[in-house]
Amino acid sequence: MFKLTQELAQQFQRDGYIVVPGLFDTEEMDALLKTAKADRQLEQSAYGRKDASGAVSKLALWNEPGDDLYGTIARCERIVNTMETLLGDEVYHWHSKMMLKEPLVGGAWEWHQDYGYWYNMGCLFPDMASCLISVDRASKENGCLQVLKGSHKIGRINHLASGEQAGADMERVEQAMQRFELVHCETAPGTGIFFHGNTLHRSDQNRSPNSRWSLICTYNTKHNSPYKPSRHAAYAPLKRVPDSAVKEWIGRQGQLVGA
Ligand SMILES: O=C(O)CCC(=O)C(=O)O
Repeated sequence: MFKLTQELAQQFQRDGYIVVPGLFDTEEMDALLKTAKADRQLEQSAYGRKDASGAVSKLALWNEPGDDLYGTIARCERIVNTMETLLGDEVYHWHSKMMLKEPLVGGAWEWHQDYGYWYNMGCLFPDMASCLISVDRASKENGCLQVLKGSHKIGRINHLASGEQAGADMERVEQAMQRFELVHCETAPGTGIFFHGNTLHRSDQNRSPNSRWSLICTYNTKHNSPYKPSRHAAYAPLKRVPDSAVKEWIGRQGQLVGA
């Protein structure tokens, strides 16, 4: 099971992200893929956000991590303990979302920092981070996550409307692009990408025949609970579960089917 090394923690501080292949194994990811693709409620709750050219990026988002597979993943130690080391405080669940980048039509996400959104929700500090878990294989062709390596050091950039999304001020992004390496995070299912709330990131439209779904679990630190009511949760202790809980959840479904 993945345990954060000091080297990886230093890499996160330096680069604003780390990539962890095999954060979830094949059995766990097959279960997530099967569960998510058969989940009609997920499909019905998904909504679209147009990118700058009008193509729609779909996502389903929730605040409360439940006992289902998504919530079990979001509460498991391999993510939560890692987040606490990376962010230097107790963390709680801010939200999770399934990004549904559909074949041929999936929209782009414009350059942004996540803290560009969360700043306006009453979070004083950028001490927040996400773990993107690849559900489908992600490649340049189907619009994988792109990051500007080290860009979290810039601090928060102003965000302006870009299509139906909030995009980072492009004057700043263009300067950042001259100074920081652009990395396309091409990943196999089960890979986790931990990235800081101020890391500049985006993804291209999906013109390929392959879908690119990913589950993104996001955490806020206890000291950074919003000072005003927001769309997302104020601090409440996260009910973390051992890493084995994911396989236990899968086992329970097998028993239900077999019963
Ligand atoms: O899934 C993607 O392509 C990008 C996601 C993203 O930008 C975000 O969740 O902030």
